[in-house]
This record gives sequence, C-alpha cells and structure tokens, in this order.
Amino acid sequence: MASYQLIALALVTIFLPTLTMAAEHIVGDEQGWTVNFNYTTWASGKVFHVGDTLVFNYKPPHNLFKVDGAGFKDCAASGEPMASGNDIITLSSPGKKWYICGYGKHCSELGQKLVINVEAETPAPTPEPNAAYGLAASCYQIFAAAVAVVAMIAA
Ligand SMILES: *[C@@H]1O[C@H](CO)[C@@H](O)[C@H](O)[C@H]1NC(C)=O
Ligand SMILES: [Cu+2]
Repeated sequence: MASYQLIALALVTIFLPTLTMAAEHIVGDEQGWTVNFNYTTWASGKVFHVGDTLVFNYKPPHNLFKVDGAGFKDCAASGEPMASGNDIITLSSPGKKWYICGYGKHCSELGQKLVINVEAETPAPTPEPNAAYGLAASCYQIFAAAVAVVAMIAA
C-alpha cells in the first residue's frame, strides 16, 4: 500500500500549486446556523478571503439577514430574509460582513449572529517569479513524477 501513498503524494506535489484557493466555510460546522452557539468562537482563528463561500444550514423558524454594523449591534433586520435553509453566500468584497437571524430574540438573546472580516483575494501562485525558482520547481516536479512512475512499476 505504501506505493499508493507515494503516488498520491507525488500527484499532490505536482497539482497542488494549480488548485484554486477558494474555501467553503460551513457556518457553525455540524451545528449549522442556530441558537446558543458562539459564532465569535467559531469565526476566531478562521481566515476568510474574497472568493470564499459561507454556507448557512438551518431549519425554520431561523432565517438569515445580511445587515450592517448597526443592524448587527441592535439585532435589527430589514427587508426580506434569505430563508432557503441552505444559503450559500460568496464573499465578493473585503471588509466586515454581518449576519443575523431575524426570528424572535435569536439574535439579541440567543447569540445567533455572525461577524467576519473578509480579506483580499488569495493571490494566485505567481508562475515562476524568477528563473532559478522555476527551474528548481520543475526539477522537483519531474523528480516527484519519477517517484510516482517508479512506485507504479514497483507496485
Ligand atoms: C463567545 O466567545 C467569546 C470568546 O471567543 C467571548 O468573548 C464571548 O463573550 C462569547 N459570547 C457569548 C455570548 O458567550
Ligand atoms: Cu434563528
């Protein structure tokens, strides 16, 4: 089985730099978008970038409003909520974003509110910033590919 792991490692080495860096953040993880959950704790230590998505999973009567800083502080929502129960929001600009549940006292007393800070888009890996690096990188990829081939032959 070790050879399969080598192949996997080699493939990851070759293709990792080309992967897109956009991340999907499931708000509240398994708990989803609900009451009595500390979304400040959930968000702390996470980095949100432009292009990432937030996924809000919930059931009625919860809903979802995107609000501004004042709406977040006062738990004041206006307009129509999102209410699909599986709202997927693409973070399209940097800066603070605020989300609350508009039902009853879920925001004001039960903690169903989320504020995040969105950072600029992850820069795409710069292709070959200088010739030496580029050469070293391709040598490494060729080496990794060779390891994979040897591993396949040995398997
Ligand atoms: C949520 O956790 C943070 C620390 O991560 C804490 O400062 C805050 O008071 C907590 N909020 C509630 C409502 O417990
Ligand atoms: Cu709610």
